[in-house]
Amino acid sequence: MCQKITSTLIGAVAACSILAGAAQAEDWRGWNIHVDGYPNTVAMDKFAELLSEKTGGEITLKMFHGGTLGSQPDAIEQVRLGALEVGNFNLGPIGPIAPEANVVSLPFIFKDVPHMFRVLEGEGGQRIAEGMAAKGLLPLAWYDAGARSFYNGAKPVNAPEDVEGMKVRVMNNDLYSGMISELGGNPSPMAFAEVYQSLKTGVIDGAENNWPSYESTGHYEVAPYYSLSQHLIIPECICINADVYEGLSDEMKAAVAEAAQESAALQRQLWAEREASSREKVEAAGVTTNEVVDKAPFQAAMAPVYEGYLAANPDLRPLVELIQSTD
Ligand code: BDP
Repeated sequence: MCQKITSTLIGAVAACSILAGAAQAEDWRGWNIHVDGYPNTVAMDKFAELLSEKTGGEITLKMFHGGTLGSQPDAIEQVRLGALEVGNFNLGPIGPIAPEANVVSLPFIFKDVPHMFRVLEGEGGQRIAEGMAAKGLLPLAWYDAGARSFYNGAKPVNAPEDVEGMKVRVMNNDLYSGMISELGGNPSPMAFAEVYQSLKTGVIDGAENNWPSYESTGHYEVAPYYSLSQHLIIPECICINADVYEGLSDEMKAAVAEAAQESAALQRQLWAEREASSREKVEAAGVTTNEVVDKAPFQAAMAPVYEGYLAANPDLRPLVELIQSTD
């Protein structure tokens, strides 16, 4: 009932929240882009299960996997507006909405995944979360999405010159388009669901993603050169509509937060396993992988991307510096 109100009338979210405070049952709907068996899919289902358990059935969540409720940018809007309550989002497509969250999309800003989690657990994470919440999207917990690397159908990428003239798909975010342009390639922002066909038909030459997504989408079949550039390490969230969360009683808030934390702990464990098994699977299928031994020229080429971000968001320079100075 609550859900019907929110899906038709944005202004009714507050009314919904008040009802929730009065312990009315809430039926939430959640978005996820990934297929069955993917770590995020399993962990979001666990989140749904834990929510019912910990709230004594007062909150139930029906998950819609495989992007069936729309593309990621659309789903982000739907959660912000309250048409959906929850989503597992990558911070990449959130960046254009919340400049604080966009800091994670600066190429090479994190040294590695543990560094990213140290930042997220500290003041940097707090700042990013506040920036997102101010735009209606509250992160309840952080998921691991590893590091993203380039892949294409023609040759290994070892140096920026290898990207020259290549048409590379990116997620919707100007920072990624800038990143490809600075390497001499042609960026092609595109929905995740369209990438396989576009690689197959030659609409694009390459794309970039982590091991599990490279494998689960079948992209490896049509772009069998995977080069470990690890240029982006982007966290993901379980995100909730901020008004829906704020309208909950303290007890319910705690239950929701706890369910999200437990889901994230499971996701990170499954992620580590899947990174290894995805790599094994694609290599067994004949994919050529290469280490990018010298990342310095890639990093140096990113200076204009950083400058552009800081020029547009001068107040976020301390956040960039905080991340860079975090051990
Ligand atoms: C995957 C992310 C997913 C993105 C996808 C993409 O988990 O949220 O939609 O990459 O490249 O790694 O669009």
